Amino acid sequence: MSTQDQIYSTPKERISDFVFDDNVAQVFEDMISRSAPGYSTIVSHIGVMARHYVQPDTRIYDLGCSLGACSLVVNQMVDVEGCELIAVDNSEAMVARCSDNLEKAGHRFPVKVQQADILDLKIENASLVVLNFTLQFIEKDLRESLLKKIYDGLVPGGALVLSEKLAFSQSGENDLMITLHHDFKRANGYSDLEIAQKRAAIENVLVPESNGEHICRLEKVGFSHVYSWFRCLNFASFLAVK
Ligand code: GEK
Repeated sequence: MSTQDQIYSTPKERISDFVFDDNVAQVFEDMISRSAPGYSTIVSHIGVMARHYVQPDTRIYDLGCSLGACSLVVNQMVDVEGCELIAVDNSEAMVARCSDNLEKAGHRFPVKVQQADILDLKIENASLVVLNFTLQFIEKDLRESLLKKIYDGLVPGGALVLSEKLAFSQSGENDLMITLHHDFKRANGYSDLEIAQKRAAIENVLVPESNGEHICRLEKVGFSHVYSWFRCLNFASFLAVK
């Protein structure tokens, strides 16, 4: 059972930038499922896509793995010979918990959980790369080269699943989606104070881009097919195939 997220439930004198520390790791499962519309649907469908795209004798990368939700579902769904799963996060607290979770669940194929910056990681012989709500935390100028590195590290027919919070170029639509997202959080038990303080903490840390920016950049780095396979309010997921 996940501990309830109460990080922003009492007034804070100063709101510092959001970090993925031990306090966050402890409540992360509850936090993401009450904050990201469609999260559980996306995770379970990553398992479905993994079964479709993972090829024998290749690697699967879960980049920004947090507690390992995507790694766990991929591990349950994929049954091909010679695969290796590499789960990476730069948060020590997340990596420790992710290793425990994968160990407890048991795994069919070798799993390596690594504490590293995904910008420094080598990606090789991959048939599936998962960036489930991670790219949005990478400095904007570095996103294209990261995606190019992923493209280069994929085998032909390999796929990237990229999930992101979206921004919208029309301010009316953007404001409406933000309002509805906050309504979603309220419906999941977050107070107005929690919503406002979290928003202030995450503002400079999570930088969303538009649907068009994502699709253009995925095509620019070389993906021959880019599909918008999921959207719920301002949360979306793309499937990009090499
Ligand atoms: C899930 N995918 O449950 N290098 C490595 N990890 C990073 C970096 C970086 N440069 N920047 C951020 N992270 C998960 C959810 S959460 C999404 C992903 C969210 C890590 C960070 O430590 C955190 O664990 C994760 O990316 C983002 O399906 O909190 O909205």
